Amino acid sequence: MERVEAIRRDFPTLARKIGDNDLVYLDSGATSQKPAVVIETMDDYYRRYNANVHRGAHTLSEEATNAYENARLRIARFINAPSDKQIIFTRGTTESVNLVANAWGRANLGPGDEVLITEMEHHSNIVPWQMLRDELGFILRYVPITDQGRLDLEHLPDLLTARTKLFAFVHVSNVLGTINPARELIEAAHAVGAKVLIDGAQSVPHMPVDVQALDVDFLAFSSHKMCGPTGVGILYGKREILESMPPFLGGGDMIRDVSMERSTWNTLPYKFEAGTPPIAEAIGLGAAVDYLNEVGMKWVHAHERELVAYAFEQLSQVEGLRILGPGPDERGGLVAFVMEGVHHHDLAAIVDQDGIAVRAGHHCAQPLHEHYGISGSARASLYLYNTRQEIDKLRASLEKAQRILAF
Ligand code: C6P
Repeated sequence: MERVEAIRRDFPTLARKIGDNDLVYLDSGATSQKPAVVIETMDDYYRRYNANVHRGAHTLSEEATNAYENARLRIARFINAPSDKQIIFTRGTTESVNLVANAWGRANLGPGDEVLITEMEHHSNIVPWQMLRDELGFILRYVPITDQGRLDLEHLPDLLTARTKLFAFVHVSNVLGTINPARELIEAAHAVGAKVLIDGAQSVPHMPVDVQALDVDFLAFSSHKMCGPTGVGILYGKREILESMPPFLGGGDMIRDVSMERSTWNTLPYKFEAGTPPIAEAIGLGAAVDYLNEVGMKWVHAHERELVAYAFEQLSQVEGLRILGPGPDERGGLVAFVMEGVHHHDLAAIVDQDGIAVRAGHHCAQPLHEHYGISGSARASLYLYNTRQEIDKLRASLEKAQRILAF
């Protein structure tokens, strides 16, 4: 508990009041709060050594380049990537998936091929594949989910076949909280010769993720959900696959030589980093990774597991409230729910009056909500700085909403 109190002091936003109430921030699944060290690291870059990277021979550019590349190295270590050359800075998970779709997908997919995703994907791992399918003519298949919010793996042998070229799935669902059995799914995909892309947007910030232990081909995640700034994210890829892929975007820095007729490509990772990258943001993400390492990812995961079990127990007692997804033993640190007779937006607005931030809507996972026959849900998502007292406040506020709004 003392540890959490110390952690909370690292996050300036958590000291805020909403009206007369202390802020209870339960929306880290949308974006996490930032520790002062991340804000100060970015401030320091802009105040002391703001310059472009990989371009100038002057001191500031050298310092900026060193800080930018050093961040890449620490991010590589964070997910146990064999080399920092396999860490590509993108704008976030969404762009990382689009990179794989457009660079790897265009070179490797065509009629007769299949891409397998799941019914619990975020739109960022559905829409790029639908767009590409409409152009290239491959088949897009979905692993269904059970009513308990797990992947229905009984269907896997029929869905994952020699025709499957890619299996792209979410590691932790941003609505159900389900932690998918990544290692098992990767093994099954590799057994039929398919590559695997993991959407790690809701896993990398919350638990140790080791790309070598998983043997995953691609991993996408976002800085802003893991104590870092917005505007930057990561695509990790196996070296030989990244080497074999054509570039995604064309422009400065991603080339070796350009003539009026043609161009040749830079080495990894620069081949995939066209134009001026998000320099301050990448450096900020490096500071976020240092911060999380200092706290310890095992501790973060254990803290959230304990807290989500408590949230599950408390919220289950609220009249008319139904939690989506599996039990607390199988989920990451978030709980989405619906309340009988109360619209999720009204629910979020009522708890906001008590200073509690939860998200309401379809959470960019419409097919998943369709499965349950609902248009949306409210979601409380937890992180390293949340406490049991905050969950108690949420329960009390939801009970109030139930009394006021339910009919
Ligand atoms: N989910 C949420 O409130 P970006 O926006 O590119 O940083 O991340 C997209 C994304 C991809 N996959 C999963 C599983 C996600 O949860 C998200 C972002 C936020 O749930 C915003 S919709």
